[in-house]
Amino acid sequence: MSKDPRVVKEELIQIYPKKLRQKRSEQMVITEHREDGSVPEIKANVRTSPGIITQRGCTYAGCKGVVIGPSRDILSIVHGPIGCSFYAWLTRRNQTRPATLDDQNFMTYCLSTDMQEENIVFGGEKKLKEAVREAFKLFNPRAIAIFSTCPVGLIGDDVHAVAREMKAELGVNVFGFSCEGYRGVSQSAGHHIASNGVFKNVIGNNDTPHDDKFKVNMLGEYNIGGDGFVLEEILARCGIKQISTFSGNSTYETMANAHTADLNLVMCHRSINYVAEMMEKRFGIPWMKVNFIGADSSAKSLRRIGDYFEDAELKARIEEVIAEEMAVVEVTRSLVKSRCQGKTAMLFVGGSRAHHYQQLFADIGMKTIAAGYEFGHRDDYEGRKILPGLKVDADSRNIEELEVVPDPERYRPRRTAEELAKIEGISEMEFRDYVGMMPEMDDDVLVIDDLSHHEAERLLEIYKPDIFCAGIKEKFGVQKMGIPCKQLHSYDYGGPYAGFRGAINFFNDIDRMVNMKIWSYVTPPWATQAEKHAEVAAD
Ligand code: CFM
Repeated sequence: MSKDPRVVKEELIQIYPKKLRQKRSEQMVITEHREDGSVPEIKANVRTSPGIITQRGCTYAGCKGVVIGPSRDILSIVHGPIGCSFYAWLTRRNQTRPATLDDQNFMTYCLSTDMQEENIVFGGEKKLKEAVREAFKLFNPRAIAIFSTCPVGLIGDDVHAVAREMKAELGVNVFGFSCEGYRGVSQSAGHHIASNGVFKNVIGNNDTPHDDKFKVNMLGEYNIGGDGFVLEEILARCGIKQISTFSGNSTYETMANAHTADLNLVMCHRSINYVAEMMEKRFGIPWMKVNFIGADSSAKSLRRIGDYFEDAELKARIEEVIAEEMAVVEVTRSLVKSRCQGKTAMLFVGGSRAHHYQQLFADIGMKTIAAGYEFGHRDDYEGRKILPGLKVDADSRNIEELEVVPDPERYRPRRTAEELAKIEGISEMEFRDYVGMMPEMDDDVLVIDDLSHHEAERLLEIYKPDIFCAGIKEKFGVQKMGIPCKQLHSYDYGGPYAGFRGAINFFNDIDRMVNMKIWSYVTPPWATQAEKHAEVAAD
């Protein structure tokens, strides 16, 4: 069958009923760089069609699991049935490293109100209060976060009222999140809700000053597989003080202190751009997008930080670190590149990695032949330039947009508009911007939002990529087809992959996977067993 992306696109959707076919058609585009600098428009961040078998997760997962979960000393209590807690219990591979053995670390715990039918009928607030009191007595935390699961919203328990009451009673910071699973079309809504929550309840609570010269926050770095540790180490070697990370290897106090930094670095734009924007409005801290996935991208990101601080000594140190690291990376890169050059990859994951990891593959000469996010928005595909023209639908309007004004005492613009413009000129970048996935891709590549199970299978059959990147739900189906699947969420329990040392790990892992003969010996069960087919009756 033809591998022309236009033909493949038609093939992928022809099985669907008419209405769904139309919708999916708008969620699949073929990359092209147009003369006016634009890229094709993609439909994204809309409801998943029932039955297509999505890769997505829920709003609660995005709030509790993704954004707040990696912070080790905020005690997380899940208000809901036990299943919601169980499936968020250390299932994301974020790591943490308390400074001393006595430091609080609640990451290994799983706290739930264990809602029962009786609570659904008569309300669960009383039970929630008891749970907060009990947890406080047991753990004596600095802060307690309460997360709402679907039934909480359905029966109308007011977690915010409970949080206020408990805060007054216990004298520690208690705050709630209305992050019911159904609240948005994916986990992306949960990111926004979590961002609003930390902004309202945490950031700004700790005014401890630091006299370091170069102070940054790392936003949207969740320390999966130890990525955050690698970045902390690189920044420290360059002499850059990391005030806080949102939220890998973070603590409540570091997050509360974030407003004392002079620059916000945004790794994962999708999950945390809200915090960056709000911090600039309230405190005057500019933000820039960075990408520490890939050796070249890491070097570029470090140089941009140097350009921002406009300090010769810092820049020299950054160059030293880059030179040292690159020398080591080069050894593995050239070796692996000689074996991987020209091989192909597909990436369908999350809301930023499907973009960032294309860079790592490019480092070893591998080509991305199809990609997409699970829950990215149009700006993650097309760049933030499209934001002013973006139509906000009812599902997005459902999520609170905080009105943020400058802090009367603490607003201090770190750079004037002219200064920022000057730095942009030097660094070939823009503040408050993310160029998105598609502008950095080759032309004529299929980009698919919220990939379905059927589409994934057909893509693999048609293109037979050398590697498919996705998550645990896809992994074994893909591998039974004789194609290795790299999990880009959990890193298949390996990593770190960020920064220079991380890149080396990735190159070695990919080398092993794409050059292993075993895949050609796989006979999938459906090749030897009878298959059942069903017709769609909806048309
Ligand atoms: Fe950002 Fe993430 Fe991602 Fe994400 Fe995620 Fe993740 Fe991801 Mo899994 S915050 S959007 S909600 S980079 S958990 S660390 S790997 S889907 S691409």
